Amino acid sequence: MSRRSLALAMSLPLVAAVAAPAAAGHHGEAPEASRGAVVHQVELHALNDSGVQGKAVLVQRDGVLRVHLTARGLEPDMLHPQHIHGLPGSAEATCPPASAAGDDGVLTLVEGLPYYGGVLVDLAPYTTAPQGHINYHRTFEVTGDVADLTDEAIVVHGAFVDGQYVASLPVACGTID
Ligand SMILES: [Cu+2]
Repeated sequence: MSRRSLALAMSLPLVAAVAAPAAAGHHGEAPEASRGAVVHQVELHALNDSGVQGKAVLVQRDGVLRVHLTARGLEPDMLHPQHIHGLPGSAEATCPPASAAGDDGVLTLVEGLPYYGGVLVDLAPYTTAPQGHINYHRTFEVTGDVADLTDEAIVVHGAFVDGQYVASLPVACGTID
């Protein structure tokens, strides 16, 4: 992908910079760690007729968020930005309907913003989806709006449009219950 499209993907409006990589967990605390955890199962469905399908499991406890995201059907060997998006406050983020794409039928990042909102958690580092697959594990420290994930959504990006790779293009989305 070009530097330019990467820069575009990186310039998504940040609603709140609340995520930071968490320190590795201490050994010997595994039984404790599962106590009181909130688990969210998220189904990721295709946007822009991408054919991308996936799921994410989010495990949250004491301000630590573990993310396991798997997806298939992505453009192989291209960078796929992925984020937890959300609307301000407790407004419910949703996945945009096809009608949000407008006349050209291409749902851009911006056209989806009224539905899923801005980036709340940057699920970096992004993968290049070898064979079109993502298998992503990461742990984050989260505070603020993201402490309650039930009004947020996960969005995965990146696909070709008319022969040009658009890293910001939404290709899969799932709401977090
Ligand atoms: Cu995003």
